[in-house]
Amino acid sequence: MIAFVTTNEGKYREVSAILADAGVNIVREDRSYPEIQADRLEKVVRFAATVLDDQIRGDYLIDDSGLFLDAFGGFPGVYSSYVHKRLGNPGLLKLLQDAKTRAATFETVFLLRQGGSHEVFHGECRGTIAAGERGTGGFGFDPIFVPEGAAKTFAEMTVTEKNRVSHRARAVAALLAHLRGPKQP
Ligand code: ITT
Repeated sequence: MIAFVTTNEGKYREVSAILADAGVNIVREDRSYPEIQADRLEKVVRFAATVLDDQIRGDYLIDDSGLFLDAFGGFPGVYSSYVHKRLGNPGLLKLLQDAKTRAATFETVFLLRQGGSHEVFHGECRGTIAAGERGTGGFGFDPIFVPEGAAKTFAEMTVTEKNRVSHRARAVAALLAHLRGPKQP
């Protein structure tokens, strides 16, 4: 059994839906961990793991995600949580008012601790920031993010629809490939 350590119920909903279909069971461990200031999500999860390794017995998974805006050289990126808390979606929309581009990338980095070793998995989703907030599903920046090729924001999608294209679903796919091991010839 893998413990998914997250304070974010929405993340758990998305990840557990895919893993349940694949026959992998996880439990949620609702606890926070220190998130250092770093330039990459991967550094954040690697540091967090050094702390969680002493706190959690058995296998665990953590997810650090961020929204990277092209117009601002990737900001808020690793600062997404802080920016979402302080400015919210309306604040971010205001910042983008006169921006040259509304293109953005969502990124997820997972760290799995299993059998004493750490494995990291990545997922990305390109898209654009909508003109205003739309939809009531999901969490965080979902009401303002429209993934490439879609007309709806993530918040207008069901979990199943978001899981077809999202950054997190891609990270789960990489995790699943690892859990299943190398393909038999
Ligand atoms: P943890 O306990 O797992 O750390 P968190 O909500 O603090 O939960 P992050 O630091 O990874 O998670 O998230 C940074 C910000 O990005 C935060 O405001 C999230 O709501 C938002 N976010 C992350 N993934 C998202 C997604 O798929 N859709 C919309 N917003 C997302």
